[in-house]
Amino acid sequence: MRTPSGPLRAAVAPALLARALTEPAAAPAVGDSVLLDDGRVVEVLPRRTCFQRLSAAPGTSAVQVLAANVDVAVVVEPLQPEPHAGRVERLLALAWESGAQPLVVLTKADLAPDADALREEVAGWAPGVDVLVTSSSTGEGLELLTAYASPGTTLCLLGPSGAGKSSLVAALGGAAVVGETRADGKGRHTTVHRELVELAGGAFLLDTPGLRGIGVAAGEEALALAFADVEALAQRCRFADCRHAAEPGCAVQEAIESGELAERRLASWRKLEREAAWIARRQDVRLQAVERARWKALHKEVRRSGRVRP
Ligand SMILES: Nc1nc2c(ncn2[C@@H]2O[C@H](COP(=O)(O)OP(=O)(O)O)[C@@H](O)[C@H]2O)c(=O)[nH]1
Ligand SMILES: [Mg+2]
Ligand SMILES: [Zn+2]
Repeated sequence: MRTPSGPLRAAVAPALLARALTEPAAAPAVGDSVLLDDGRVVEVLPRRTCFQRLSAAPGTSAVQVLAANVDVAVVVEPLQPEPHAGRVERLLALAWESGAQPLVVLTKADLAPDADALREEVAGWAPGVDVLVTSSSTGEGLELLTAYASPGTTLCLLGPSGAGKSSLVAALGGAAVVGETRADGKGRHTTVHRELVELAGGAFLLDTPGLRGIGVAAGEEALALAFADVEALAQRCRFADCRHAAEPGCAVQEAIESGELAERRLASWRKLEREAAWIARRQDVRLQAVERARWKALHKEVRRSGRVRP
């Protein structure tokens, strides 16, 4: 980790490790600012923004933090092969959910003869979000990206493998690894390693191989931002509880008919909503299981101490 007196490898204090067993979000993640005592991490300072997913560890209900304090969430998508709408939309929902400012960076412009037309199309999937066209090979558009990398800012690259994330990092001149975290899972040792590089201008860049396939636990607010176009239309439907199917006066269906809104956009919005609802339900089930286990342990303890006769 990075300290005023240079890089440092620090272990997590036992008390914090113990807490992280039942509350994984308490464990330090890449991008965190932490409190050190005697060379050990004793506390994670409040996070400004946070990428998280449901913990994979069985028996836990809590979320696992993948990256903290990211300022700009960069959705990296290649222009060649063609940009993938569903993937961009999913990552944008995740970006909005994190609290960071989303940005779309299209890569490999040198391989795409129709980069501007593609940019227009992608912009339709990203309402309210800047979409940049870049090439790490020719350097095209990199200065646009640097404009987001002001000193002290942390950018996080989200995108599928092969999208050109590492090439972007290299093209922007990032090299030195300044961060690494180690997390203890339940009963086993997990090493979390994500690269945090510092750019010449004093910004930080986080390359995240693990973020691409994760479920979108985007809440209502994040989805409303990611699908601001659909949301705005829905405001104009005749019925407040319009489901945008066959209701009369549905502004969303009207927009689809007139070609103003792509039907795919509505389907994508619905899909992510269903997914978010499913994740929320699963989290509820997990919480209930944890609660039951707690009661069972308590009963056992009470019986053992002989205060209650079975
Ligand atoms: N032509 C071209 N190829 C690129 C560009 N950026 C990346 N690539 C190539 O795409 C492949 C995947 O790039 P990489 O940066 O490793 O992707 P990552 O998996 O997202 O980190 C590599 O073969 C790169 O050389 C670009 O701007 N232009
Ligand atoms: Mg890479
Ligand atoms: Zn409607």
